[in-house]
Amino acid sequence: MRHRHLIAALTCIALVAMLALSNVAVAQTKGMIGINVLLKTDITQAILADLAKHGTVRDVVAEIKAVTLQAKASELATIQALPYVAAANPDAERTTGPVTTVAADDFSAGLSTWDLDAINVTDFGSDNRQVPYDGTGVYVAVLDTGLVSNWPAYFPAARIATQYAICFGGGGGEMGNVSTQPDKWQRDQNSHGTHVTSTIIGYNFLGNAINGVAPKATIIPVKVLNQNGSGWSSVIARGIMYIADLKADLLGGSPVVINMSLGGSALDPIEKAAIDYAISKGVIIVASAGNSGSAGMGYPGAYEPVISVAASGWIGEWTAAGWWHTLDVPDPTNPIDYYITDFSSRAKANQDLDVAAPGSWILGPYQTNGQISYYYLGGTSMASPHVAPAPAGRLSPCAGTLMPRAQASWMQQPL
Ligand SMILES: [Ca+2]
Ligand SMILES: [Ca+2]
Ligand SMILES: [Ca+2]
Repeated sequence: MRHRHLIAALTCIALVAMLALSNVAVAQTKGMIGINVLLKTDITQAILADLAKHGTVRDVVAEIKAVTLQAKASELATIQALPYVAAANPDAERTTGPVTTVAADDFSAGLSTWDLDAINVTDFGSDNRQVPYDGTGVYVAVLDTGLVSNWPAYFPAARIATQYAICFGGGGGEMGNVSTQPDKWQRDQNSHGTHVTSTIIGYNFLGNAINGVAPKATIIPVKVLNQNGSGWSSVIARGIMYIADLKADLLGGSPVVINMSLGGSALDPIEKAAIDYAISKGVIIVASAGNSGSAGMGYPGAYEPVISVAASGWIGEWTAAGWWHTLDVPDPTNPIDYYITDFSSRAKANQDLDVAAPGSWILGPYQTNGQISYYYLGGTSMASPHVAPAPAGRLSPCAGTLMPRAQASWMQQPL
């Protein structure tokens, strides 16, 4: 087994663990509560001794004249009435606020961004879809790092197939043992999978609906990459098989696509076998081409039956002041308006490169600290989800908009 690396060059994420302090509950504290006491005067030993008649002094914060007590609830009124007490009340629990969730079912009326305009699924402005295809009925399995735990703040709940979401872990790092961890898919500590998902179905940007390539598609998060954005071929193969079996059974009547914004330097035999199996069940597989420029493509992207995606960009990026990424961009009919990124892998002999799609300066949710945040990312990882939903519509909705193979000669240009 070889170690697979995410194609996008991303920063490492430090996991910040929040440890919650909890009160020690023991038998003898039955009927006892914590009482927060604010004094009128400075804290003295005499006052502490007097308070100790009513309970056990637990903490003293002299600067603000505060004392915490462990005492019987029935002592509260007495403590409040003490001449040196300004205020006292039971200690109160605090929690993080609830996640403000997306109210809409989809973002099909959302704002157009340059990359969606470039592939002609939307045009400048809001609620301006250019193709009838909106992903309705299509499942897109995103084999990636999962979704961040507060994903309902970014995505409509109706768009995430939580009943099918799953995580596979282990692999070569655990001597071949591959395990399933049902709820871990919503522990994306890397944010790569969250960003990839946002391109497909759109996202909530600080209260503004941003459109997606297929805003009514349904995402199946399949976490196969860890918090560093890497995973093992054996784990990825398991993820592919899981989706293939869903397609063969419960999702038999629906188009099912796998997006793999990941890759490595050679084709793994069981990953290849899993891809072949999935395709035999009717699953469409789309993968990033790789970020190795003239050094060639990554796998499984370069494997011929996989639809592989190179990364393009718009020459107008950053040239306008302010909010440039929602500007009106020209249709991709004139190559001078767009470029193939220098990092995007070119096809070498026996490698198969299919299309190019926007993969430079793609905005989306990207949070590594638990806070709502957004980043521009570049990589063929970002290009692949621009293409993934399209084949399920038999390419007709987006035909001609994705810079097809005929134009792939761009990609053979020397860097
Ligand atoms: Ca357009
Ligand atoms: Ca191909
Ligand atoms: Ca336009």
